[in-house]
Amino acid sequence: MKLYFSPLACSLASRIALYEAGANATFVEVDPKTKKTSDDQDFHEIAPLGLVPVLELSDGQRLTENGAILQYIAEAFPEAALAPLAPSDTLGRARLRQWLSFIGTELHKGLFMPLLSKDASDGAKSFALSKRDSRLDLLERHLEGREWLLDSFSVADAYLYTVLNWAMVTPVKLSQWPRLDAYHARVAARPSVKRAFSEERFLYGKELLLRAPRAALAFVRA
Ligand SMILES: N[C@@H](CCC(=O)N[C@@H](CS)C(=O)NCC(=O)O)C(=O)O
Repeated sequence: MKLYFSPLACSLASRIALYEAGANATFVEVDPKTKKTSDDQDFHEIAPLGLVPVLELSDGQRLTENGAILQYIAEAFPEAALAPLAPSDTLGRARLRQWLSFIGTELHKGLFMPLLSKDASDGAKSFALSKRDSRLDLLERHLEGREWLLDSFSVADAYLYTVLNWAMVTPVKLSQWPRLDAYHARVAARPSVKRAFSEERFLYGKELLLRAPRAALAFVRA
Protein backbone atom coordinates (compact mmCIF):
# COMPACT_ATOMS: atom_id res chain seq x y z
CA MET A 1 0.00 0.00 0.00
CA LYS A 2 1.08 3.55 -0.66
CA LEU A 3 -0.23 6.56 1.26
CA TYR A 4 -0.13 10.02 -0.26
CA PHE A 5 0.05 12.48 2.62
CA SER A 6 0.98 16.00 3.65
CA PRO A 7 2.73 16.48 7.00
CA LEU A 8 0.32 16.91 9.94
CA ALA A 9 -2.73 17.04 7.63
CA CYS A 10 -5.72 14.74 8.08
CA SER A 11 -3.75 11.99 6.32
CA LEU A 12 -1.87 11.57 9.62
CA ALA A 13 -4.88 9.51 10.77
CA SER A 14 -4.31 7.03 7.94
CA ARG A 15 -0.60 6.79 8.76
CA ILE A 16 -1.48 6.03 12.40
CA ALA A 17 -3.95 3.36 11.30
CA LEU A 18 -1.32 1.76 9.01
CA TYR A 19 1.19 1.71 11.89
CA GLU A 20 -1.38 0.29 14.29
CA ALA A 21 -2.18 -2.40 11.71
CA GLY A 22 1.49 -3.26 11.13
CA ALA A 23 0.85 -2.76 7.40
CA ASN A 24 3.64 -2.85 4.88
CA ALA A 25 3.20 0.65 3.49
CA THR A 26 5.17 3.33 1.73
CA PHE A 27 4.53 7.05 2.04
CA VAL A 28 4.64 9.73 -0.63
CA GLU A 29 4.65 13.35 0.48
CA VAL A 30 2.47 15.87 -1.32
CA ASP A 31 3.38 19.55 -1.24
CA PRO A 32 0.03 21.20 -0.45
CA LYS A 33 1.01 24.38 -2.31
CA THR A 34 2.59 23.11 -5.53
CA LYS A 35 0.72 19.77 -5.58
CA LYS A 36 3.96 18.05 -6.55
CA THR A 37 4.68 14.72 -4.91
CA SER A 38 8.03 13.74 -3.42
CA ASP A 39 8.42 11.26 -6.30
CA ASP A 40 7.87 14.09 -8.78
CA GLN A 41 4.31 13.43 -9.91
CA ASP A 42 1.54 15.96 -10.41
CA PHE A 43 -0.80 15.13 -7.53
CA HIS A 44 -3.84 16.37 -9.52
CA GLU A 45 -3.31 13.36 -11.81
CA ILE A 46 -3.70 11.15 -8.75
CA ALA A 47 -6.46 13.01 -6.90
CA PRO A 48 -8.54 15.38 -9.02
CA LEU A 49 -9.36 17.61 -6.02
CA GLY A 50 -5.72 17.63 -4.94
CA LEU A 51 -6.65 16.44 -1.44
CA VAL A 52 -4.80 14.01 0.77
CA PRO A 53 -5.12 11.27 1.88
CA VAL A 54 -5.05 8.89 -1.06
CA LEU A 55 -4.38 5.22 -0.43
CA GLU A 56 -3.01 3.28 -3.39
CA LEU A 57 -3.50 -0.46 -3.20
CA SER A 58 -1.07 -3.06 -4.51
CA ASP A 59 -3.10 -3.49 -7.72
CA GLY A 60 -2.89 0.28 -8.38
CA GLN A 61 -6.49 1.09 -7.41
CA ARG A 62 -6.84 4.26 -5.37
CA LEU A 63 -9.08 5.18 -2.49
CA THR A 64 -9.86 8.71 -1.35
CA GLU A 65 -11.72 10.12 1.68
CA ASN A 66 -10.28 9.64 5.12
CA GLY A 67 -13.37 7.90 6.51
CA ALA A 68 -13.34 5.30 3.73
CA ILE A 69 -9.57 4.79 3.91
CA LEU A 70 -9.64 4.30 7.67
CA GLN A 71 -12.44 1.74 7.42
CA TYR A 72 -10.58 -0.01 4.61
CA ILE A 73 -7.41 -0.33 6.73
CA ALA A 74 -9.41 -1.59 9.71
CA GLU A 75 -11.10 -4.23 7.54
CA ALA A 76 -7.93 -5.23 5.70
CA PHE A 77 -6.13 -5.93 8.99
CA PRO A 78 -8.83 -7.44 11.22
CA GLU A 79 -6.25 -8.84 13.67
CA ALA A 80 -5.36 -5.25 14.66
CA ALA A 81 -8.93 -4.77 15.98
CA LEU A 82 -9.15 -1.18 14.82
CA ALA A 83 -12.94 -1.23 14.39
CA PRO A 84 -15.98 -3.33 15.27
CA LEU A 85 -16.10 -5.79 12.36
CA ALA A 86 -18.39 -8.65 13.38
CA PRO A 87 -21.28 -8.88 10.88
CA SER A 88 -23.66 -9.34 13.82
CA ASP A 89 -22.45 -6.10 15.46
CA THR A 90 -24.60 -3.85 13.31
CA LEU A 91 -24.77 -1.11 15.92
CA GLY A 92 -21.03 -1.19 16.66
CA ARG A 93 -20.24 -0.83 12.96
CA ALA A 94 -22.75 2.02 12.66
CA ARG A 95 -21.24 3.74 15.71
CA LEU A 96 -17.85 3.75 14.01
CA ARG A 97 -19.39 5.39 10.93
CA GLN A 98 -21.24 7.82 13.19
CA TRP A 99 -17.99 9.04 14.73
CA LEU A 100 -16.09 9.12 11.45
CA SER A 101 -18.87 11.25 9.96
CA PHE A 102 -19.01 13.51 12.99
CA ILE A 103 -15.26 14.09 12.91
CA GLY A 104 -15.19 14.60 9.14
CA THR A 105 -18.10 17.01 8.92
CA GLU A 106 -18.61 18.73 12.27
CA LEU A 107 -14.94 19.02 13.25
CA HIS A 108 -12.62 18.67 10.25
CA LYS A 109 -14.61 20.63 7.67
CA GLY A 110 -17.11 22.48 9.88
CA LEU A 111 -14.87 23.77 12.65
CA PHE A 112 -11.18 23.47 11.85
CA MET A 113 -10.94 23.98 8.09
CA PRO A 114 -12.26 27.58 8.10
CA LEU A 115 -10.09 28.38 11.13
CA LEU A 116 -6.97 27.05 9.43
CA SER A 117 -7.62 28.39 5.95
CA LYS A 118 -5.89 31.57 4.84
CA ASP A 119 -8.68 32.01 2.29
CA ALA A 120 -11.59 31.89 4.73
CA SER A 121 -13.15 35.29 5.46
CA ASP A 122 -13.55 36.59 9.01
CA GLY A 123 -17.26 35.81 8.69
CA ALA A 124 -16.51 32.19 7.76
CA LYS A 125 -14.10 31.92 10.69
CA SER A 126 -16.55 33.32 13.22
CA PHE A 127 -19.35 31.09 11.87
CA ALA A 128 -17.06 28.09 12.37
CA LEU A 129 -16.13 29.28 15.86
CA SER A 130 -19.81 29.57 16.76
CA LYS A 131 -19.98 25.77 16.40
CA ARG A 132 -16.95 25.09 18.61
CA ASP A 133 -18.49 24.78 22.06
CA SER A 134 -21.47 22.61 21.15
CA ARG A 135 -19.29 20.13 19.21
CA LEU A 136 -16.57 19.90 21.86
CA ASP A 137 -19.11 19.81 24.72
CA LEU A 138 -20.66 16.78 23.03
CA LEU A 139 -17.29 15.01 23.01
CA GLU A 140 -16.60 16.04 26.60
CA ARG A 141 -19.88 14.46 27.71
CA HIS A 142 -19.28 11.34 25.63
CA LEU A 143 -15.84 10.80 27.15
CA GLU A 144 -17.11 10.70 30.71
CA GLY A 145 -15.90 7.33 32.02
CA ARG A 146 -14.55 6.31 28.60
CA GLU A 147 -11.03 5.90 27.29
CA TRP A 148 -11.88 5.89 23.58
CA LEU A 149 -14.77 6.91 21.32
CA LEU A 150 -15.86 3.26 21.06
CA ASP A 151 -15.22 0.52 23.63
CA SER A 152 -11.61 0.09 22.49
CA PHE A 153 -9.15 2.12 20.43
CA SER A 154 -10.35 2.45 16.83
CA VAL A 155 -9.53 4.29 13.63
CA ALA A 156 -12.01 6.96 14.74
CA ASP A 157 -9.62 7.81 17.60
CA ALA A 158 -6.78 8.18 15.10
CA TYR A 159 -8.91 10.67 13.15
CA LEU A 160 -10.15 12.60 16.19
CA TYR A 161 -6.61 12.87 17.59
CA THR A 162 -5.43 14.22 14.22
CA VAL A 163 -8.00 17.01 14.00
CA LEU A 164 -7.58 17.92 17.68
CA ASN A 165 -3.87 18.49 16.99
CA TRP A 166 -4.92 21.52 14.96
CA ALA A 167 -6.33 23.16 18.09
CA MET A 168 -2.85 24.40 18.96
CA VAL A 169 -2.85 26.82 16.02
CA THR A 170 -6.50 27.93 16.30
CA PRO A 171 -8.67 29.62 18.94
CA VAL A 172 -9.66 26.19 20.27
CA LYS A 173 -8.07 25.74 23.65
CA LEU A 174 -8.44 22.10 24.57
CA SER A 175 -7.76 22.82 28.25
CA GLN A 176 -11.36 24.12 28.41
CA TRP A 177 -12.51 20.51 27.86
CA PRO A 178 -10.45 18.53 30.41
CA ARG A 179 -11.67 15.05 29.44
CA LEU A 180 -11.03 15.78 25.78
CA ASP A 181 -7.63 17.20 26.61
CA ALA A 182 -6.76 14.06 28.61
CA TYR A 183 -8.11 11.89 25.76
CA HIS A 184 -5.88 13.73 23.27
CA ALA A 185 -2.86 13.07 25.51
CA ARG A 186 -3.91 9.40 25.89
CA VAL A 187 -4.01 8.87 22.11
CA ALA A 188 -0.74 10.80 21.71
CA ALA A 189 0.98 8.36 24.10
CA ARG A 190 0.35 5.31 21.89
CA PRO A 191 3.59 4.13 20.25
CA SER A 192 2.09 4.23 16.75
CA VAL A 193 0.90 7.79 17.29
CA LYS A 194 4.18 8.97 18.78
CA ARG A 195 6.03 7.55 15.81
CA ALA A 196 3.64 8.97 13.20
CA PHE A 197 3.49 12.39 14.83
CA SER A 198 7.23 12.78 15.28
CA GLU A 199 7.93 11.73 11.68
CA GLU A 200 5.40 14.17 10.28
CA ARG A 201 6.36 16.97 12.67
CA PHE A 202 9.90 16.68 11.37
CA LEU A 203 8.72 16.87 7.74
CA TYR A 204 6.42 19.78 8.55
CA GLY A 205 9.28 21.68 10.20
CA LYS A 206 11.47 21.01 7.16
CA GLU A 207 8.85 22.45 4.79
CA LEU A 208 8.36 25.45 7.03
CA LEU A 209 12.09 26.08 7.15
CA LEU A 210 12.21 26.35 3.36
CA ARG A 211 9.17 28.63 3.13
CA ALA A 212 9.14 30.69 6.33
CA PRO A 213 12.32 30.36 8.42
CA ARG A 214 11.02 32.63 11.22
CA ALA A 215 7.84 30.63 11.64
CA ALA A 216 9.94 27.45 11.58
CA LEU A 217 12.00 28.71 14.48
CA ALA A 218 8.86 29.44 16.52
CA PHE A 219 7.52 25.96 15.61
CA VAL A 220 10.70 24.22 16.76
CA ARG A 221 10.68 26.16 20.05
CA ALA A 222 6.98 25.42 20.77
N1 LIG B 1 -13.09 14.98 2.17
C1 LIG B 1 -11.66 14.74 2.25
C2 LIG B 1 -11.01 16.01 2.69
C3 LIG B 1 -9.51 15.86 2.73
C4 LIG B 1 -8.83 17.20 3.01
O1 LIG B 1 -9.47 18.20 3.31
N2 LIG B 1 -7.50 17.18 2.93
C5 LIG B 1 -6.73 18.38 3.17
C6 LIG B 1 -5.70 18.14 4.26
S1 LIG B 1 -6.46 17.90 5.84
C7 LIG B 1 -5.99 18.77 1.91
O2 LIG B 1 -5.49 17.92 1.20
N3 LIG B 1 -5.92 20.08 1.64
C8 LIG B 1 -5.18 20.59 0.54
C9 LIG B 1 -5.96 21.63 -0.23
O3 LIG B 1 -7.04 22.03 0.22
O4 LIG B 1 -5.47 22.04 -1.29
C10 LIG B 1 -11.38 13.59 3.23
O5 LIG B 1 -12.12 13.44 4.19
O6 LIG B 1 -10.40 12.84 3.01
